[in-house]
Amino acid sequence: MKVSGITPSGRPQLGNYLGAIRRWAVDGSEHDLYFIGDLHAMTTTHNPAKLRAQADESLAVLVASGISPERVFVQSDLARELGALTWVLECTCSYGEAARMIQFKEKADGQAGVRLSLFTYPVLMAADILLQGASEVPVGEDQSQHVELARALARRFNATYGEVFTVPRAVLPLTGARVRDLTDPSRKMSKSSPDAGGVVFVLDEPDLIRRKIRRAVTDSGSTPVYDPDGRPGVANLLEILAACTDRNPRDVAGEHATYGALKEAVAEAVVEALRPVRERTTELLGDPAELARIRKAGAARAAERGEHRLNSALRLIGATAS
Ligand code: AQP
Repeated sequence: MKVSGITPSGRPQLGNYLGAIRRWAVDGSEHDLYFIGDLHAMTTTHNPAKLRAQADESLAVLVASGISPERVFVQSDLARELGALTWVLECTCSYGEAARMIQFKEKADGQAGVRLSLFTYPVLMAADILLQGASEVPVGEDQSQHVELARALARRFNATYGEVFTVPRAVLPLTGARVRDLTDPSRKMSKSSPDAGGVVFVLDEPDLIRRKIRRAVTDSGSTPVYDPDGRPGVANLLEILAACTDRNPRDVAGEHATYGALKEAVAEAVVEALRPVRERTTELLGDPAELARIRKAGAARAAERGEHRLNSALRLIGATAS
């Protein structure tokens, strides 16, 4: 069983959808779990009201994309369980081991007021994985060190206090396209990008999507050629079009005589790919009672799945809790 998450550090965008969510919906097994990692989004400066709205929107997008509501939950709905397990795992982890995390060094570098939670976040991530008993964690290169930490903590706990945790392993994620920013193709499209003009959000209206794609950065050429190094802006548009229409970027390139024609085709393909997700997400967000029901049921299932592991871990490490 695999567990994957999306951090609601912003509103879900096209890259999240084409690169991950759409694949989760189609290729994931019925046992896999997906969570909205809102506790992870508190490790850097955040706005509480926005975070709540973004968590709801992310949950709605996952369900609207076809992921079964049975397989999704919001991380903070398990804040008590995860907080307790994080403490147990922090008591299993050495300071030196946590201090070796490269991502912390990169994210904290040059920042003032770095939150302690940014430092301990890999231990919370280990709790996310170990509470659910996941055997596989699909992660990119940047997160594989954190899965190694989760493995080390699971092994150490099991060896020191008693067998409780499944030892997880990192696996390659089910990836779709890597979508780049429309105004700066040297970086990936991101929810928290400072320039919303380069990001297509899942809930953007069709006309806004068309405007953003029309303004996408290209180059001095005029006929589309697939050359990711030499012409990254055009290559990004071709990859988006190929991902939306299930084809290959090189084949797609030959079908459009000008950059203008390519942009028109990309805009229409993106509008059509996102249309059903946007409509269903909007419906869900307009029905807070239904969304709350999905959220509550997901949280109850996730808490129940982890309950015996948390209780055993607390008991074995010496807590008096049952
Ligand atoms: N541009 C992208 N192209 C393809 N896949 C992408 N993903 C993110 N951006 C792209 C994939 O979406 C999943 C969930 O993302 P995440 O929230 O866990 O982390 P992220 O990669 O940090 O996402 P963002 O949108 O870039 O957020 P911020 O701005 O907060 O950093 C992952 O599977 C991710 O690979």
